[in-house]
Amino acid sequence: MSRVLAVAAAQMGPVERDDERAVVVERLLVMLRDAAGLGAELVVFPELALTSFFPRWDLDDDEVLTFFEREMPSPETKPLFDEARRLGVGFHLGYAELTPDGHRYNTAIVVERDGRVVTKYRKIHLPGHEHPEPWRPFQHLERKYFEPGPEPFRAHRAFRGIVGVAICNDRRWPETYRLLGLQGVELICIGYNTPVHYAPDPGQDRLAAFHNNLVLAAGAYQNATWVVGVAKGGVEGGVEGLSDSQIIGPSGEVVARATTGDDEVVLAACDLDLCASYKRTVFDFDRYRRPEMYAPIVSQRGVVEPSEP
Ligand code: CDT
Repeated sequence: MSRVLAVAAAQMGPVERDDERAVVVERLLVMLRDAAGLGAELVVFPELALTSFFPRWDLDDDEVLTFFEREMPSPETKPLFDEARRLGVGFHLGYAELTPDGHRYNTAIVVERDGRVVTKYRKIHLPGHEHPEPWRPFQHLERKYFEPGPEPFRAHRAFRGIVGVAICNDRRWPETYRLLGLQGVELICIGYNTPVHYAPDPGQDRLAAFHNNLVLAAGAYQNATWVVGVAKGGVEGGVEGLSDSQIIGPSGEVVARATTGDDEVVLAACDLDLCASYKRTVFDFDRYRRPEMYAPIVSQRGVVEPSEP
């Protein structure tokens, strides 16, 4: 059985505040069909793909709730599930989830080619701030609108390999990849919405694309896995979002990269067997890791500096 998986990164351009779900789903369907035409077996859509990145606004609760999905699929999103199944293509989709008991998560699902939901992941690392900060040109209120995901990173057998999910800010934390790496992950889907302007330290703005590639590539190489990073980019709600979606191999090399700031499909043939070359050699975890030396990583949260002499 070939383990060369054809994977499409389906980058999105902006979704505006009033864009209706049906219109957004139609855009996703266009990319799904394009990707299927190119032979894709898995199509990766970004974080919060169905709506604008609403944490940039301080909204009242009634409006916030309009951005959340109460069911998946819903009447508006079912055409995506139906078409994917008809085409025999799987997909990854990020969205804001409102659970029946009232919890709110930044969520992503992976759906197999037969329509089965393989996994639902709820974002663990929520960036930004809890309360509006009027000094900022725009807000980043993920910590107001979402609860952190209550379940750890989990890898699953799917798409002839082992697949995991992380969401946007998760990609900046090495623990994300390592926890999936320890489960033998071979392909990680990561959707993102990354404002280029970082108000707490604008000096970082010019490095947004560099840092994006840095963390995705390091996570791929150090854990011997494919990583598919997919943006919702372009100027959305007046805020420039990073695009630069990319598919990265276990060598850390970018093998496919988006070149626009709009809806764009890029495809790569991801040989999942390539992961083994790295997992059995330089990153043979069982042989070389020293977990007995890593205790502070799980017992300590912030920095503890050495005491003064
Ligand atoms: N969506 C998301 O997690 N975005 C963050 C923005 C930077 S922190 C305010 C990211 O890590 O890309």
